[in-house]
Amino acid sequence: MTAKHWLCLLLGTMVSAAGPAPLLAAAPQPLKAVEIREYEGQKLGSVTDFHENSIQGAPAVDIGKYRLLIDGLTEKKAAFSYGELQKMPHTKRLIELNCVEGWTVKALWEGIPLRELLKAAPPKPEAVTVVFHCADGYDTSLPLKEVLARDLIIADRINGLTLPKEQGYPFILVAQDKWGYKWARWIVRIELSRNTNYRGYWERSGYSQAGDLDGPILDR
Ligand SMILES: Nc1nc2c(c(=O)[nH]1)N[C@H]1C(S)=C(S)[C@@H](COP(=O)(O)O)O[C@H]1N2
Ligand SMILES: [Mo]
Repeated sequence: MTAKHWLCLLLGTMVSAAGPAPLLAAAPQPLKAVEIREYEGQKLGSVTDFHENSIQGAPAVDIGKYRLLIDGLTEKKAAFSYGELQKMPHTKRLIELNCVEGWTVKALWEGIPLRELLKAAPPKPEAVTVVFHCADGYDTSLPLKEVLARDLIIADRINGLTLPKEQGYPFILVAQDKWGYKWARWIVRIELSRNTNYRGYWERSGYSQAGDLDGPILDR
């Protein structure tokens, strides 16, 4: 008898000792979500590729109490719970985030067009700036015209996964063509403003207000 035969014999006794497999197995476990790493032939970055460098670390968001507020220069205010936002139309975008520190992550973002959200809180004619306020006290802004022209989305999914806490759960602004600091994470409030010179957290310390990837990084 070869060693292989001995092994079979041994494993055989172990299996029979454990008894036959029960016919009614325990309820199947839900499959663990798996991150998508390739989309339409393109390699994606991973949620682990981000360099966590937020101003305060990821804030804990109580999703039961979470409300996304849209206010300022709007015809009426709107406030959405996470559940309500999940039911709104979602769209997918394959877009690269570029931090001014030099690293990039290309990912498949999935979320709600701001155009869609603004239907519930239509901007007044004098509104020209969209200010994003975040749960960690961070803020940044973009011209309303660009938000609409680029049809920007706020994403609640990345690479097929629910947006992880570190990446901005529940919502990150997918600021296409803009430096990483325009990608507001942990968004809690979207304010419409007439202030064309609004400067958010990094803009106040000199980073470009426009934040265009193909423009200057600093304003001074
Ligand atoms: N609320 C909030 N959003 C934020 C930031 C932050 O500190 N707070 N940092 C910005 C910067 S500088 C970048 S590059 C992107 C990605 O940041 P991460 O590398 O820390 O994931 O998030 C942006 N959004
Ligand atoms: Mo950044």
